[in-house]
Amino acid sequence: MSRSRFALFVAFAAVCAGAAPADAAVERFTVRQGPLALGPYEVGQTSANTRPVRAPRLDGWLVKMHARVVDRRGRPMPVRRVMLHHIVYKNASRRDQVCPGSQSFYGTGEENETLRFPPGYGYRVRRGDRWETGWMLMNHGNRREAAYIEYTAWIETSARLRGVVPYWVRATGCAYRNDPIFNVPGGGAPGSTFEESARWTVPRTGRIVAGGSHVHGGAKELTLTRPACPDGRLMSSRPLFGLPGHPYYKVLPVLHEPGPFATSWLTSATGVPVERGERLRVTALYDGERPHTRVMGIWHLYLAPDAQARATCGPPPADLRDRLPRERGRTDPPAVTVPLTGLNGRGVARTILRPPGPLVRAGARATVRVGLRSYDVRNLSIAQGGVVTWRFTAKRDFHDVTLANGPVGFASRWSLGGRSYAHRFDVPGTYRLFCSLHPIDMTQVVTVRPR
Ligand SMILES: [Cu+2]
Repeated sequence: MSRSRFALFVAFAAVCAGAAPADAAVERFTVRQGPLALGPYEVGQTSANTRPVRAPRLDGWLVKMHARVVDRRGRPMPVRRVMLHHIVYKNASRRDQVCPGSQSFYGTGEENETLRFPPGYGYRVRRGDRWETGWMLMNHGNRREAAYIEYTAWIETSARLRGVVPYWVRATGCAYRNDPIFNVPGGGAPGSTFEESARWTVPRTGRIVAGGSHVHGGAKELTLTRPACPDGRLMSSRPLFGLPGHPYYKVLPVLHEPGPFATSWLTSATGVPVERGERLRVTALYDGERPHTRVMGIWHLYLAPDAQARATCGPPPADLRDRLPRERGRTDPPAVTVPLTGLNGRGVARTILRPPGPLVRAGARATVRVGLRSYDVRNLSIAQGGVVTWRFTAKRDFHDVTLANGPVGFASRWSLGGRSYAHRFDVPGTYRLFCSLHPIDMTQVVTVRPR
């Protein structure tokens, strides 16, 4: 997308906190980042870079935070216009303690997460802090939109709180930090589970007092476990998916399988004790029956440093709460077919079975050239066991190749010119593929002929 301007909207409000001590003062701070220009059906995203965003410029403790997409006048934008796939807020004045880079401290997306700590805890903010954001937005309409991402931060400015350290712990480890995806091939038995897992060495002794998760469609659960213990489960965050009529299932193009509209948010003032140097495991559990492409599993953990904390195999703290909203939803990931999308004569998105263009018949090998918003072959037939290689040539724009629907799930990384990606098609059938960053312009069908 084009270079963004940073018109800012800033509002302060002092909030009277009834139950707080007399000297407590929570200030509410709202900032609008934008306008972020989105063309018809355009994906807007920061890809490899982050964008600066105005920080609160206060000394205190962040106790609550939420972000959403709004229009010029600050009204929330419905998903049928613009959808916030994800956003992460980073503090550029601090280093992340899990992976290299600025410190991630709040994230949300389709799951609409609100950051909240147990009473007495907060994330330290300082007047000179510099914040930045990484995000992905999708315009679901056929006209241009000017979207704003608005955050509201609640900051305690007088009472002294216990500070927390945020840890963004990914089921993919620190590889591919700007696009930390993995793919579920599918093909497992009904009810089977696919697991993506990484080890996390705890950097500091203390107590985890809050946590939430970012997962995608197909997810069953995100867990944090202590393998040294018999029942090593420390924390688990569960997704809640919309009912069939939920707006997430009513939009085109589908950028990726719709995610949950909520994931459980965990809090405990006592905290889950962990010790520096111990090796924990973060595991994303997904449905293993169907393909799920470009999915994620990321814990947002908040640790209160405490040298006295001791890692034991005991039960979880009695005050560990696991909250989901009251709205009705589905706890098991629903079966969803991600369609290919094209435009009708009036330029409106519609589901297509295959892209326009001739069918190219290949044997055991084929090469697809990925140009500026194009695959040079869009309907390809190949023999079972054949290998297709996508050669990326666009210098500045990222592209990928991602399974929308078909027998086996796979996806390339976001790729710039010079990269290539190969996939071997061992299972016959029809594979509908697209670029997850250009879901209308870049669609492709590969038909694999049985031997
Ligand atoms: Cu693309």
